[in-house]
Amino acid sequence: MNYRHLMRGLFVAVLAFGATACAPDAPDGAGSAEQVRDASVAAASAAGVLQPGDTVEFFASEFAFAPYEITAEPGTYRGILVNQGEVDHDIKFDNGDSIVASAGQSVEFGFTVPEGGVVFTCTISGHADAGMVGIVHTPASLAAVPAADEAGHASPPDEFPVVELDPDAPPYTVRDPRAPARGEGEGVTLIEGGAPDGGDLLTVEMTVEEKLMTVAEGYEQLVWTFNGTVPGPVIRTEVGDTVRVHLVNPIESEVPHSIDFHASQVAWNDEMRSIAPGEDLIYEFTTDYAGVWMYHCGTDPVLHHIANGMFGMVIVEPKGGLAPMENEFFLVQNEWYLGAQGEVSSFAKANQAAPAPDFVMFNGVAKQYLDNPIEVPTGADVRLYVLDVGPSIDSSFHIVGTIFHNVVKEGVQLFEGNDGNWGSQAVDLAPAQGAVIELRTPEDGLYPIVTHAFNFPGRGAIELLQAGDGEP
Ligand SMILES: [Cu+2]
Repeated sequence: MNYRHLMRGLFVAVLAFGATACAPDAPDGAGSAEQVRDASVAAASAAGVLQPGDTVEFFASEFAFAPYEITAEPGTYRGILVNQGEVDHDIKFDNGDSIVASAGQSVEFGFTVPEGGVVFTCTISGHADAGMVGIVHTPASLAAVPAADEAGHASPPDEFPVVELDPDAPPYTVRDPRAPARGEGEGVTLIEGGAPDGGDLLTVEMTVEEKLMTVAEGYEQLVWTFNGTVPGPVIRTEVGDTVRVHLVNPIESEVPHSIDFHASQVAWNDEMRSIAPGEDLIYEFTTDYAGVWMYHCGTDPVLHHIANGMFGMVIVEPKGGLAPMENEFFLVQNEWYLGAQGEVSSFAKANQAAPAPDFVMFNGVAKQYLDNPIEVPTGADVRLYVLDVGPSIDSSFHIVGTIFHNVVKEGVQLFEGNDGNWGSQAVDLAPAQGAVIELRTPEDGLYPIVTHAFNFPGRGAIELLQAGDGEP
């Protein structure tokens, strides 16, 4: 294990502890686990340099070790892994075997600190990347490493490792971009008059699935999904409907999950609570306001659960519905921060202050409609439901060669035939903002769909709308 790797391990661990280690005023995450971590880190540093034969307690939770950085003389030690989390965690020193502790369990083990120090991680899929990395320094290894700066921040990271394209990665699956009708979709049932208030009820079976998915040609990731797709299913309702979602986190899952519907008004610590593998919950709400709304997993770290695929769209039409239209599509813009092939996306990369995604894409796969254009009749009315889910980057949604004549963005409306005949060239959407956009293609041909933030079409955010046969 060389210095570069040691410092990377330390950097990722510091990221995971950012709220306590570097930002004392951070409003979130000030729960009991954090207090335990603080106390434990303090205890470890107060103890100074550990001596062979000492006992060290390592507290594990989602997704961090406490302490995550200790100094010890070379030699053998007794460790206790205390799992305070809701799922299994293990601890593996680079020079030893891994030891697993179930939720709530404590497990004893032995470990050896070599001359140059050693890195330890949780080897359960995704956990190290989410922050479960720690380091044991020795006095000798510390003397060989430049100190952290005065504020206690670790050195900035090296370049992230390049993820090589895998020519053997499975081909991607094209997502059908057609917007479903109200009540349509896998697991969705519309029961007229079935709601407690006498209105219509939509029941939605929503099951978490952690699975391999090709997110761009040659790049396969271990994504976290709602109902097996990224984005999750599009749910379409009208103002006044009741939506009853049955969220299931199956026992096979590696981590807890949750769901947060922006179309709802409910208490965060009730319906939006995280559920461990093997648990389920009912999330019921009425759709009070029309719009194009985001939903996402809200489990800590939220950034990673969104960055790894757990997002989707709810379309709420005004009561009675919008004017019927033949050509309706949904487009969800998100960005992807590649983890190693076959692994979860890189939390550390997504967590940079200036995010630099590997891909920006629509409907979960980079450039999927470039090879498989979305076809519309020339001159026909086209309605798009567009949502930017981020997790961190805006969209400047534009379709080359067209002008949007009807736009409803976050409740702000532009209608065709307005006094002055105003139109719209690009719709700006910050993360979690949505719009209904209508346009017509003037002639047969191809009309590129992009974000007009032009560093991103080359990274995947370019698709095609094909009018007629595509030949002008
Ligand atoms: Cu999740």
